[in-house]
Amino acid sequence: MPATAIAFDRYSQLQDDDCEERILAAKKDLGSRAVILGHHYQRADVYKHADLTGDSLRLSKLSGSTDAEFVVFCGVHFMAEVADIMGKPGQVVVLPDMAAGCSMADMASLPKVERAWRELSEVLDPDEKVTPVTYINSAADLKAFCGEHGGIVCTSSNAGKILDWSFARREKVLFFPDQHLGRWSGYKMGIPLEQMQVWDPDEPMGGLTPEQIRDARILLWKGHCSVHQMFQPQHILKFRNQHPDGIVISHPECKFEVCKLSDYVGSTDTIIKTIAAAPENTRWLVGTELNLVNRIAGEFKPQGKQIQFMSPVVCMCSTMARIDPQHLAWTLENLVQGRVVNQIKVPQGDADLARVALERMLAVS
Ligand code: CIZ
Ligand code: SF4
Repeated sequence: MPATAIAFDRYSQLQDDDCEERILAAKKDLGSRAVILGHHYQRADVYKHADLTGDSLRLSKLSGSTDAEFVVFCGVHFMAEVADIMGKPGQVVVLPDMAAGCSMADMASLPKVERAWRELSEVLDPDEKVTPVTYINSAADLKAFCGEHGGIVCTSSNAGKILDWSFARREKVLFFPDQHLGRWSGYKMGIPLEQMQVWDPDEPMGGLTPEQIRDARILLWKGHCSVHQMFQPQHILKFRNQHPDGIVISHPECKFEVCKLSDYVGSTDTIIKTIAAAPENTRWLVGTELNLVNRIAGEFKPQGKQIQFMSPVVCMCSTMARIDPQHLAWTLENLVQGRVVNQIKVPQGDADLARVALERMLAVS
């Protein structure tokens, strides 16, 4: 942070109402120089200030299509990296709190993936036989790894198409970091469960025998989203018992058993679109992050749609929630003063290779 930037301490004790006024004033001052992006999972008191909203992919595409000098990303770290990689030259991407990470993204790292690649090469030639596929929820250097090794990025909206693309090139896929999205997408394309093996990065050879590796079509990295693991089959069974006409929709980051029991499985965008297109007065059980479920419950209430959160306990993305009105006010007021705090800048080499993997994805989906 430049020495002259306003320190965050002065904001940490600010009341939410004060922050609100200061955010609105700073937005007015900055005008079209700054664009605020808000992810679907963002808390309501931050989301309401967003100029553009959506999932991570939509947001990074949209931010690059604006002429804003500053992109203030109210989401998590990997999303801000994608916005930097795909943004216009000179555009500055800011993450209001650097601690807003993604615990699932952190479950894969470049040294661990490189080790997996070396270990695989003891059994087969991975650059000939294995397409590395990374979920967009991953660090930029892993996207760069995919760019360099003939691989690709996927999101929860396009994972099926991305697997088709991958299998058209090589016979196997190493899918990281979310085993659940990988398994569900493979299952939907007809791959038997026994041909999908979990690769445990903390075990030598992923904990697999050479034979298991040779027989597998998808190697599923042992990673998961803790928020989506809170949803359980019994939540769905109880709902169905109470509401036989109810409809269940889950995110593919949920465990396999939850996805299997659901009527629909899809990304945040799919969840919103499916409920929007449904007849009035329908009742829904939704298995994804609480802020999104609360928001759509309010939005669709006038249509008589009753939307219920899948878990009886609160499960929010706590890292996303680190972007609070205090951090947003701090970031914007610094920009008004001409100071950039918390810039996200992916090193050029990684950015160039990661862009290759992201562009392959955009061409497919
Ligand atoms: O890609 C995103 O924005 C995330 C994290 C989930 C989704 O399904 O949209
Ligand atoms: Fe990461 Fe899970 Fe939060 Fe999504 S909900 S950003 S996968 S920790």
